[in-house]
Amino acid sequence: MCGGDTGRGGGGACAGSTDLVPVPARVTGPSGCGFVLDGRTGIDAAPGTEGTERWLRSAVGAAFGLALPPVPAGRDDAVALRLDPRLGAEAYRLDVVAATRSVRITGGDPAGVFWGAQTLRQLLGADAFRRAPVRRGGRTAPAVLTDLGIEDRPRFGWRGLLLDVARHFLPKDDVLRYVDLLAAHKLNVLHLHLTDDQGWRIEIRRYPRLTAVGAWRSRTKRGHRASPLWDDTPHGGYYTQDDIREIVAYAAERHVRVVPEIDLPGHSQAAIAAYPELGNTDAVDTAGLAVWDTWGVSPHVLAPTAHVLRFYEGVWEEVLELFPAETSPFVHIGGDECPKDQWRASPTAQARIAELGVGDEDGLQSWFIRHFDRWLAARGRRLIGWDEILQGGLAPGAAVSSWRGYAGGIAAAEAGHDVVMCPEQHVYLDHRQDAGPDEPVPLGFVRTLEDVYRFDPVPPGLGPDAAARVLGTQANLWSEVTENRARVDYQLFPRLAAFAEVAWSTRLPAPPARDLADFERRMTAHYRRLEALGVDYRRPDGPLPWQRRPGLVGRPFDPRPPDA
Ligand code: TNX
Repeated sequence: MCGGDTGRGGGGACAGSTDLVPVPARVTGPSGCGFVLDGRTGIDAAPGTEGTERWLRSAVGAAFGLALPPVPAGRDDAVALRLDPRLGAEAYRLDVVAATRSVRITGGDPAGVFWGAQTLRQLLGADAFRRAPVRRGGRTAPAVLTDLGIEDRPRFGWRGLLLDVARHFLPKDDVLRYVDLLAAHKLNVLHLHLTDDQGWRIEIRRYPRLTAVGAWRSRTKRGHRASPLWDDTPHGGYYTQDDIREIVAYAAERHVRVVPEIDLPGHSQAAIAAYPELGNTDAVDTAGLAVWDTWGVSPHVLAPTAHVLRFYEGVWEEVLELFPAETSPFVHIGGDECPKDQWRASPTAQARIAELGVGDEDGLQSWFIRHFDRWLAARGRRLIGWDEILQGGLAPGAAVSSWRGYAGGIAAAEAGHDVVMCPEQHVYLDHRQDAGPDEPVPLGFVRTLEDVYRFDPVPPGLGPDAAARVLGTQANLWSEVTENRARVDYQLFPRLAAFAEVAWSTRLPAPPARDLADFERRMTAHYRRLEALGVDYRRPDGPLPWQRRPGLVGRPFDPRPPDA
């Protein structure tokens, strides 16, 4: 992208690179190499920028062993943090000024200041991503390019990642680490899939069995469901309410919003195992039901009864208290893959269809979602659900996560609903990233780093009004075959870096014209950052020996073209 002294980092050398990911909107300069963060450098933080001041000290200060003390306004040798609402939401301007040995970051809002600080960390070289200084002779912090100006702002306001902590639980510390990794890539939404057939992961005080029973399973299918292998180690875990408060606060400090998902009325076997009366007891015997130990879509769905509605209102009352409206305006109600067989067989469900006059089982699903749309709206929240919530008519205020391709999102946007584009054909990061035989537990579509880089959240042909309804985009990582952090890292990276650029950068042209070579060149610097962060990313030439899973059956298929 831009020239300048590109001497390599390390020791006192110049970090000297504007190889930033995601690529900023505009870079001017630099004129040379020379600005150094050192013992003289302080932080001059204007009111409203204190969060970024704290973060700079704890992240960048720790990396270089520098105190970065508060200093008065106008002093040289400072990182100055400022607000200027004229720049707009999440936008920032960053200037490195050689004459005063200073950096000035001006954000359109506190989030913008924070994204600017993330850019500064990238400018400081890979060692800025470590937790303690690496002394290689000389000073710890390398010099960076000077008389450099960066102007930047996001393309979309919703730049998300879904972590499925239901199929395989992720310990709290791992979740906090992924919040940091999102922030490092200027991603700002963490969608936590907290409940599913295979586990319930959030403490609900009034229903203790949801976690006492629903948070663990006795064994787990290894590989795809066609695999004959089992892991007989019991699996489980859940977040206490204080764990959740901690995650939400940690994310908020980093301008990441957390979207909790409580999936209903399908994907509910763990809840029914905990409280059998939530199931269709007149059609099936739910008394001996256990949390599911294999993969797929369970037939056990919630019964369409007043009791179930009250029960889930009780769940949501606690969830809303844990995820405050300021940081979680949207909450996710699932609504995906709800098999209708039990409702067809249940006299209670059939009577409900007749009584409500909703016609059929799709109407019943729609009734469920509409109930919670109204209930959440009355409490100042917006409902978002998977695109199946379009079946039987979409509730008036609902937003849609479009996962089965673009079609659901297009239909919803054209009907005036907000949409988050996350089509499985493009951004399901549980799917394999290479067609080769060494990919661990290969699933579904082959979506390489390049494929993700060429994804466009706004499909061609969408009119301007409908396009304005696209709030943004989200990558989803379902965890059937990612049993721990190392496996999650492998599936996420480096593709999440490409995704972040797609979601953030206003500078990318339409997909065919995207400059993959430039992205790959910048990724050379970015791989060093990921290594300093300890990310188990997939190397460009394939998995390292311990990243393979020989003998585990996957489910490679590619039935639909990418734009289906
Ligand atoms: C579909 S995306 C699902 C998930 C699976 C995923 C596997 C969605 C709303 N439902 O339950 O884990 O495919 O890729």
